Amino acid sequence: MESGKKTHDLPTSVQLDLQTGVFEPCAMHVTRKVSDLSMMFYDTESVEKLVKKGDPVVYDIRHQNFITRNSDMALGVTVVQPGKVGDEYHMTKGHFHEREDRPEIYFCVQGEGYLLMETNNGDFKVEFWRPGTITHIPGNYAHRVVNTGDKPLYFFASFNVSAGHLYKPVIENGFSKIVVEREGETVIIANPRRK
Ligand code: PAN
Ligand code: ZN
Repeated sequence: MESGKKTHDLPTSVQLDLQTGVFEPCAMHVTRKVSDLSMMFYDTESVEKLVKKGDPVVYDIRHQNFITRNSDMALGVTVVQPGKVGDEYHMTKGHFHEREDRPEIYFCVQGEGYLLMETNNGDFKVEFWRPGTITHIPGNYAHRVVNTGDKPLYFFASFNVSAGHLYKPVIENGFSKIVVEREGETVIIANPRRK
């Protein structure tokens, strides 16, 4: 997720629109649609149907790096749209950091859902998220955000660019649990892809 080689040795600000989660100036904006997460949702038939029906947006990410001569802080704001693929709620891809000594702070600004976290030894943790929930994610936990509400969920992230993003283990195995709607209830169940 490299962006912006320019150094920021002097203090720098961006301005966040608290309603929408859009901030400016912003060096990098990426939109992820259902097709970009085709390896993530367990119900591959529903993925195919949705992609044919217009490939809806699942989330937008805006990143800004603040590279100085001796530091590499970054901020990211992610807006996850409400919706489901089959019965599985919209979510971020999720990733490990390449470096275990690079943790991250996530701050839920709007919406509600869950933050799923898991180590490569299978230690699984989940936090219920509502506006104002701030979570410290240790550097060895993969992290994924799930929007279970009927409005956009957006969160602020602060991390070091040198953390690196490792998607492969999540693409191959998923998280051990997924968040779905069953009989009108939101439930966290074992990931059927792992059986
Ligand atoms: C976040 C994420 C962002 C998008 O900034 O990169 O929410 O999620 P995925 O990267 O899993 O698609 C972060 O955790 N940075 O380290
Ligand atoms: Zn991260």
